[in-house]
Amino acid sequence: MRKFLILSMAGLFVIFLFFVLLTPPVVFAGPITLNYANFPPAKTFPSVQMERWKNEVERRTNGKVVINTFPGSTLLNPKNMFDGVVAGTADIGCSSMAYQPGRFVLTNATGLPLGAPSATVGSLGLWDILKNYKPKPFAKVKVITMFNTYPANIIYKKPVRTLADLKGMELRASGPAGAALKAWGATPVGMPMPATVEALQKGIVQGLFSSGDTMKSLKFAEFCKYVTMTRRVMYPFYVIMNMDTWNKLPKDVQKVIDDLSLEHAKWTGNYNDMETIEALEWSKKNHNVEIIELSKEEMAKWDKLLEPMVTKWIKDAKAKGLPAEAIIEDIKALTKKYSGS
Ligand code: DTR
Repeated sequence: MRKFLILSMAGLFVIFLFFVLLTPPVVFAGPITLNYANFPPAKTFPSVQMERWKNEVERRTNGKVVINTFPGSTLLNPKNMFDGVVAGTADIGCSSMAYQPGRFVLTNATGLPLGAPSATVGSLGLWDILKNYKPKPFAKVKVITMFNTYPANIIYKKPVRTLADLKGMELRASGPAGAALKAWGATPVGMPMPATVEALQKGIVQGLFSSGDTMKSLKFAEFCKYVTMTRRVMYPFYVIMNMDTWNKLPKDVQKVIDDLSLEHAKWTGNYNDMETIEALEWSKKNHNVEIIELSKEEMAKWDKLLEPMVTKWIKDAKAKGLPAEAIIEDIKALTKKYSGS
């Protein structure tokens, strides 16, 4: 009897072991956590768009994905953003392509003076250019979205009403915006936005050439009492994801992210347009800032000086093997299409 009991216990144990070993381990399916790095402070538009994207993805995936956001260069800075995402330091990263003009030649063309009147139009055009030409620098990453800023304006400590006022002035600007300043006779000083706050405070630069939203979001209205509206060049931005991270995401999550790309590009462009217009009004009212509009005759002189910029871009881009003329024609056509003209 005892022997029988021992034998049946042993048998039960073997059966138990058999089931334990065959049953796949039950893994607790917690949310997928992604880290998103960004370079400017939380209140500025690139970080605002990051929060909006995070909220949309979390909502549309019903909490399956949780995104931790890192504004203010706490995880990666504007210049090591791209390589940091490729290396996996962050899963997602956002920066301006204008800060590295030689690296993002094709997409930076959308920042050239080709007539975009707003960030919305510029952002829609940029997304199409990305789809049409599949630029090489983005081959190893997943592009989440791209957008452009409101066309840049001269934000300065002194009034700029003519080209002569700009001669030799040192202003912070990068990429197409820097090239435009140079054409107008100013001296562009290249640095990303976060460094600009200190440079203005310390008097290293007397102003900047940027969209104008920062008059409020970075309080530049406290230092710069004049904004000359030029609206000719833009700062293109990318948002990218590490390719391994992307490949590991479930198909339904990938779909949510893909469905959001263009919609979010448009949302961000529109947000920056509205924010810039509001910030300029706010600066007038609260900081006595003068907004200077140039006359048509004066602006014609400025435009003339910008013409060689596009020719030079074509020459440089051709040397790099890009279908430069076609790209410029495409940007012009897309600008017209999205401007409704
Ligand atoms: N105009 C670009 C991009 C830009 C515009 N607003 C912000 C705010 C924070 C960071 C970058 C930007 C520039 O001047 O860098």
